[in-house]
Amino acid sequence: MTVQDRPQRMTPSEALVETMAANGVTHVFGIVGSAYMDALDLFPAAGIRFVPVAHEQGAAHMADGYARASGRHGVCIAQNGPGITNFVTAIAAAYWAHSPVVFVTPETGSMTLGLGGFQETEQLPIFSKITKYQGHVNNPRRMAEIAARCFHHAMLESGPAQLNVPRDYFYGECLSTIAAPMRIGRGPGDAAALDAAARLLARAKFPVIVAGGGVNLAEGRAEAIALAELLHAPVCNSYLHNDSFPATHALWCGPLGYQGSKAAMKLIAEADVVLALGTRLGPFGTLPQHGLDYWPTGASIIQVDADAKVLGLVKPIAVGVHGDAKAAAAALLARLQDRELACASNARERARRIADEKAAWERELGEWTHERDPFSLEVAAGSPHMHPRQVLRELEKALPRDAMVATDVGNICSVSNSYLRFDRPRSMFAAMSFGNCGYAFPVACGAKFAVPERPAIAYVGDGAFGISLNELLTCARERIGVTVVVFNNGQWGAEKKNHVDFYSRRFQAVDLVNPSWARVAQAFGCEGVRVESLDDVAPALRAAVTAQADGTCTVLEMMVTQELGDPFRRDALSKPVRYLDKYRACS
Ligand SMILES: Cc1ncc(C[n+]2csc(CCOP(=O)(O)OP(=O)(O)O)c2C)c(N)n1
Ligand SMILES: [Mg+2]
Repeated sequence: MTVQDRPQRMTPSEALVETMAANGVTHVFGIVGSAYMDALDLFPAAGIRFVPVAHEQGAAHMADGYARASGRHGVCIAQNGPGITNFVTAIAAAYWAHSPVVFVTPETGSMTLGLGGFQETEQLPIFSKITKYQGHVNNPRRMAEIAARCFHHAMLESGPAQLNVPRDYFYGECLSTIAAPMRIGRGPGDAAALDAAARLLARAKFPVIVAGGGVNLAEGRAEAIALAELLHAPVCNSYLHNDSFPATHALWCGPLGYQGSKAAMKLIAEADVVLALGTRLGPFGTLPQHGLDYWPTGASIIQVDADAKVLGLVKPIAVGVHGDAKAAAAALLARLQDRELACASNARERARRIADEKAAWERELGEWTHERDPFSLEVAAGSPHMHPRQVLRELEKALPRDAMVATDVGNICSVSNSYLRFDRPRSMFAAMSFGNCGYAFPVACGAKFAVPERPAIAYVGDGAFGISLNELLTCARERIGVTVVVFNNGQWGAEKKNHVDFYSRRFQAVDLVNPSWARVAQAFGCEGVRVESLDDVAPALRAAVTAQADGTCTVLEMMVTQELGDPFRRDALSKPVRYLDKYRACS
């Protein structure tokens, strides 16, 4: 770290790069561009590796994956105009994944701004709703100050911060101090609210904890475990945060929500008090599933979150605690430690319930080798390919214990939610609420840069792979050892499911004509393996993971049937209604 306490003469480019170094930045993702070449020139001397990617969306996703895996800033940069607009989807995804991404956006030069010159667009409004902070360098002499604020706010509010710089403002001279990174503790929250929460928990007969992404962000695993053990409370992961509580723990029940754990859903349905720890209780995360409308509407909900605006936003709550998940859990522990707890009286009974529900769900998953709806039975009957669920089970068994898995948006990736269990925090990087196809592969690349010693694996549908496969170029060139599991079912399956369920199988634009994805990978300079039989799934995954050590990216092309799991948006579609004669057949 090169923090200085006295102002020094430097250029704005030097101020930016020094601020990056002071914040521990070692990797910056992007595509080279004239706009910021003066800063780029300094990266090697500052100990920063510039990772050139194939598409700027990939750069911002990699920054997101880097941040999610490491807890440090992920950083990306691009050319003004089109390079920056290519960031948009990935920054929106990072926003909803709560990732501290700092993205540097050089913009058109200050002397031609507004004249409609080359590569010009207003770069602040585009990102205004998907950032926690937007810093605009309105004077080159303020580069160090504003850049530092971006790094600070990204961490303070766990989300993307934009540093917008007129491209001529990289040049010049300033007298700057490079600030040390600021870290403001959030604290446990209001004492009265914590007292009220402790009172509710002490009286609870069937308390259940929902561990959200905030537990990971706050590094609060030990406190969450201690609290769960004190209360003998089952712990559900919030939707797509399967890594928020260790799956090997007896009190772990699995994820809520789409393709989640029936055990978790059945247990939370009985709760009289729910402690939602570090979760916004997003609307998708508690949707009915497996025919279970499990959210306990009669229970008292205690919600803890570092973002005050999400408290009580989606679900009515009895107590809201505006605090850090770790600190709040510790504060609750301190309040409950020596107290008489109503839940102690039936602890053994509940422990048995938890074990029984988990065993029943495991059994059911074990027997659930394929989908059983008429469409799935029909398409699987004549297919030589593997059942997706069986592939997911085999992958689960072969996953290394310390694996990091990024998952995409699609039918099979969604079903994988049932089969992904983790012991370590910062292990699951699903495309969160933004839900963009094409998320997982570049995110896994970013995670690998952040924690090279851990295996990095992406689960991707064949359609979504078409959106993101260009980063195979980056993998080959930069020797990124990641494993990409591509589920080749020859269709945009998740959307086809809607055609099946709601549009009488009037299929349109859902069938894919794929090349051999394994051969495509080879053509890019990566490894590619086509997997056609169940027995080959685990060995192929193990070999690919072993090859990560020497920087080999492997695409495992899983040949699977076209059967389709439960639909995603049962809540948002309805049977078609047509009034015009012309369209009568479309109903
Ligand atoms: C960028 C983007 N475009 C479109 C969609 C809509 N969408 C959601 S799931 C899906 C199908 C995914 O297909 P595939 O990746 O092949 O996975 P599968 O469902 O077949 O398992 C599509 C097109 C989206 N979520 N994101
Ligand atoms: Mg598909």
